[in-house]
Amino acid sequence: MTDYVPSRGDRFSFGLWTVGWPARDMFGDASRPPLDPVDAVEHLAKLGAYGVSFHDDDLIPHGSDEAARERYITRFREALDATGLVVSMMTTNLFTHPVFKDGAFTANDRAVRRYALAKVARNLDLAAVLGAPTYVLWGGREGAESGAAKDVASALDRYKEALDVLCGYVRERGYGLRFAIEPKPNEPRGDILLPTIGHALAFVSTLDDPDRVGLNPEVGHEEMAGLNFAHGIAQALWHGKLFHIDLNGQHGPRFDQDLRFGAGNLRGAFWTVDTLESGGYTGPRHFDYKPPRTEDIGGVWDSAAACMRTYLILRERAAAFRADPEVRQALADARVDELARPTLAPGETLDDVRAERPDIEALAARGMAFERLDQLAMDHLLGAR
Ligand SMILES: [Mn+2]
Repeated sequence: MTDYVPSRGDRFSFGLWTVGWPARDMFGDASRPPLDPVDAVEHLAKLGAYGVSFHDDDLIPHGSDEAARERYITRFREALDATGLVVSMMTTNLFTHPVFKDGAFTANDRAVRRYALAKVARNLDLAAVLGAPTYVLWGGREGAESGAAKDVASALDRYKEALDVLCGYVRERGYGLRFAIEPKPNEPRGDILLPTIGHALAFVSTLDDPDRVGLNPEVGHEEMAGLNFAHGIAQALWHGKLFHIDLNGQHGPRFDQDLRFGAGNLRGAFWTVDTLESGGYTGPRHFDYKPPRTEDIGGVWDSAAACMRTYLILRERAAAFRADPEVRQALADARVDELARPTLAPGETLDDVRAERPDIEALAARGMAFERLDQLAMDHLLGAR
């Protein structure tokens, strides 16, 4: 048992738009005043985070002139230098301004697509200066509400064109940046393109420079689609494509709740942490959540600290689960290790398999002992072991 105090080595990071969300929603005005990005950096550093991420417009309000832009960047860099926080990821806001009402890279209006590319390229230059290793692309407005309005094949052609152009730019400038696509099934668009991890993985394989592009899956986005997040990130890891992650909480398929990490599907959060910690993920543990509208600024910092505390608790519980001798026996009883053995031995062919006469009824009668294994996980999660 530890005090669950986060340290820089845990690699926790937060978006400026998370703690800085003034809690304006579809039905109500802001319930909190704006938060200065410098305050956000100072508080997050004090709480034990190592990094921050942001959209261009989070730091530099839309419409700022060159002089104002430089002032915002300078103040922010001074706060980073003073606290030691790093910029762990950057991204572009391609969704707030009404110009993006029909999308950015896949807007029917070609002039909008050209503006979107220019807006991203400008912020890529800043990302390179600030040393952000990953650049996230969330296409929240890339989609439609109706059938004939969007030619999906052309939209995907334009999406690919945008990624190819941006990868070419980054390569030509010698920036070390990699891109990470963030899937989401719906909201704000009725239906969003690249709606799940699987869709995005397939799309990446079509790009000119597929090695430079991976994924930034978000817990809530996959669970809005009714999918198993731990399985999704396990597959992204298997493809070598888990470049970044957005951790938060969600109660099943409904609107995007962006609850703090561990709220909503707690069992899912346990397997998410287990998958990250045992699956070789080395990137930031990044939280993309919204402190509820009920909270004042004190509640905002409580919820940010809670995201990290819950992660550390779950990390400890997952490690205890993996180290428990009874769990190891239960895993063996469930024949989990057997799945790692190739189905055919070296040199064997399908003919060898076809020549076998297995006792099908005996195989069918064998229990898999998964329930005992799962309850051991539950015991560890609940602190009963
Ligand atoms: Mn979300």
